[in-house]
Amino acid sequence: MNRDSLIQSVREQMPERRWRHVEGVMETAVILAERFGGDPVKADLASILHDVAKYWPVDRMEQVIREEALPSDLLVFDKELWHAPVGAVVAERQYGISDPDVLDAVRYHTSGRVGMTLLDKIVCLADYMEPGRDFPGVHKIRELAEHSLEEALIAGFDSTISFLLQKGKRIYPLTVAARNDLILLSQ
Ligand code: DGI
Ligand code: FE
Ligand code: FE
Ligand code: FE
Repeated sequence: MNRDSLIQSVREQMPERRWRHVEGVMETAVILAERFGGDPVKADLASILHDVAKYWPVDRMEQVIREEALPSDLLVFDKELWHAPVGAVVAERQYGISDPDVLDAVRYHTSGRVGMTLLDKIVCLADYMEPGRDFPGVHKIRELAEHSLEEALIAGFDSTISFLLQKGKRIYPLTVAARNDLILLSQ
């Protein structure tokens, strides 16, 4: 499938406002790839696909998690986490994407993981700081991203973790591990 058809197909699966977010992530991820020596073509492709499963019904996502033997611990954490690994399955099965870098960047764009690749970091950070995002701390994240992918991403995870703490929600351990790992690596 060529890029235009992929874009059209992904766009049809979400409301227009979410598609504008995806365009913001595409644009930001390419800028970050150029800034930090990543692959802009892979950054673009992973960004197009990153939220492809965002509007799937919860029971369909749950079915994919069970059938594809995705980490079953996901099921006892916030459902907001599910669209990322489910999106990677969709990218592979429905769109024939086979590049493991791209699939992993989609899979881990929400939770993060230990040992994030350059592309994982670019897509996850672009998702936090694309121009349409507006949350407390986003300006600081954009500022940090001028010089450090890792510092900006740590600030991103900090803001998610603070948000979850404030709401009294559970925190997926992989997010805590991802943050710890980035701090260790950037010291
Ligand atoms: O899909 P997006 O809205 O573009 O962004 P995302 O894929 O980063 O999803 C973020 C949402 O997931 C955010 O509202 C917080 C929620 N969430 C719930 N539990 C966790 C979590 N995010 C992370 N990173 N870790 C969690 O434990
Ligand atoms: Fe997402
Ligand atoms: Fe994210
Ligand atoms: Fe997103």
